[in-house]
Amino acid sequence: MTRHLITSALPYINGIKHLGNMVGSMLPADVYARYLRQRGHDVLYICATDEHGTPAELAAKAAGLPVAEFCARAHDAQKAVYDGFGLSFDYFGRTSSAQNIEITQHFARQLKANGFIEERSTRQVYSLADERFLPDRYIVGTCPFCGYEAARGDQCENCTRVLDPTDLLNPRSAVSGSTELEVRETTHLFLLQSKLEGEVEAFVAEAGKEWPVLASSIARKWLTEGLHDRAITRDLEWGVPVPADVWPELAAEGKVFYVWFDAPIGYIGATKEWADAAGAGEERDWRSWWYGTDEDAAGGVRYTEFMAKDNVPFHTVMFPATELGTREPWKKVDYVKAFNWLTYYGGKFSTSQNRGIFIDDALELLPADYWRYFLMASAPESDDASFSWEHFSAIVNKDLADTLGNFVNRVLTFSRKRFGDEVPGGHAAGEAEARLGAEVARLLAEYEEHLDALQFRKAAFALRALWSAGNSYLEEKAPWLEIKSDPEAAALTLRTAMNLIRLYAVVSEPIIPATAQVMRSVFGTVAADRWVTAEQAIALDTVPAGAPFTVPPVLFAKITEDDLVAYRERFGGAEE
Ligand code: B3M
Ligand code: ZN
Repeated sequence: MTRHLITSALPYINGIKHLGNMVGSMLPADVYARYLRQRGHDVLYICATDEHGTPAELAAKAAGLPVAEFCARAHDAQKAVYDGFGLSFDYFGRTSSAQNIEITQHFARQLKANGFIEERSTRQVYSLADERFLPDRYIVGTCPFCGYEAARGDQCENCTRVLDPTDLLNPRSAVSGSTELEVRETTHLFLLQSKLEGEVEAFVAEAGKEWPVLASSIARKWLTEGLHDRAITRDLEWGVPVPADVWPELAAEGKVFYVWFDAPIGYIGATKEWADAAGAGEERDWRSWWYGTDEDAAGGVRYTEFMAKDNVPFHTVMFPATELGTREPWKKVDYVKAFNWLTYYGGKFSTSQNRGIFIDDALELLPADYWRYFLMASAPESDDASFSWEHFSAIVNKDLADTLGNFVNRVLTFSRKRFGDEVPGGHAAGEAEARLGAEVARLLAEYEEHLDALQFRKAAFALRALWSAGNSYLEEKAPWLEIKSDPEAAALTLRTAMNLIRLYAVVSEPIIPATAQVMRSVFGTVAADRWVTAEQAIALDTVPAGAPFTVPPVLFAKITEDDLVAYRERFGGAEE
């Protein structure tokens, strides 16, 4: 069994994320982690809040709190929301942890010792009104490449290009809006990525062969533009301090590392947090996931990262460069699963304009499984995808309420009414059951193939096809007619249908874990099951005649026209 290390892009600390963030990182990572665990693999799914840098400082300022306190609170708030969404992290850490600070400083020392970090005097934008330097997001202006007017100093959100604050046209302070800016000299540490260019190119050429086009094309485009040396420190209060043993002067000036330097290292830091949180007698070896090339060390690990497309350059080029430059055997990414954008009625999700859905609001409206299934069925994989309430309610009503929920309820209610609280016996399986078994096994193999290939939209469709197969079987056999002429035949149909419910309980779990648990509880088992084998899918006889069962409440409520009107009003609908 391969050991699977899974990470999803670390959500910024500055606020609760929206559905667009969820669909392109944490949710698919969770689906994949759950699937691999059920298949018996050793899985470690790590995530954390990304707490440093200008977004944290700006959000703390807006909240009127000291940054450390703001981050502690915001971390807990995000964690609660992700729990509600059913995300099964093995650990959800923080990039501000002592572990991450220690490992980040270690990386910097190694890079320096190997000649990949040097001090350079730089020209930085200084705001006279704010009496401070304006790194990254502290400055906004027009993107010189695409003309987007709200580009930030570190990256243009519109064309995803990485920028330097001095690149911006018409720059202004994000703190005060002041345009009274000047350029001043100050010393920063630079990561000499240019020296690592050849190695990174070789890495991308080799590892990238397997990546989806979205990830490999962004990596290659980035490399074609050349790997430039980049400043990896900032004049900020909040961040991983530059280690004083190596750079006493810069440390004294209070320089901290740039957030994109310590954030990916945060995957490792959070893994160490996970290890340090082990209970008495429990062995957790964080190094075996990240360090060393032997089979029993990170050499035996397959590492999959999940992220939206704007994060790809940092993960495919910059973080590997950092790792390579340490000259230590740190685990590098094997597979980069990248996503396009989920838009809201074709436009951007926007907090300020009250457009779009944030995860806490989503959970207040409906349980996580409604969202999880919808998001996976509309995952922006080959292209951007658009959210609309109309589309959402159509999918929920058709796939979840009708195809799955109604099937489960109809079968169990009818059987209880006619045969009581135990799975009925009846005839032995016949020709229709053999056909059904073959079809279910075929669809299951298809579903597995898509999950193995990390094709989430296709996986959701294959799962839906499995649910549909149950409905077709029921229509074909029509137990409500059979019961009149041959009750034993009706019993066989219902017993087989209940076995389908049992199978759905197992295989639906990666995408709709809470509902899967309800379906499992129908037959009295609550613990998550291992996967279904092809033989079991063909036989459909795991649940024997005579087994007790219960009828759960309706699994999914339909979304009504009135609901739709209310949702559109509350969250904003189509843009005029
Ligand atoms: N926090 C950016 C983002 O949320 C960033 C990801 C870090 S991954 C190491 O888009
Ligand atoms: Zn741009």
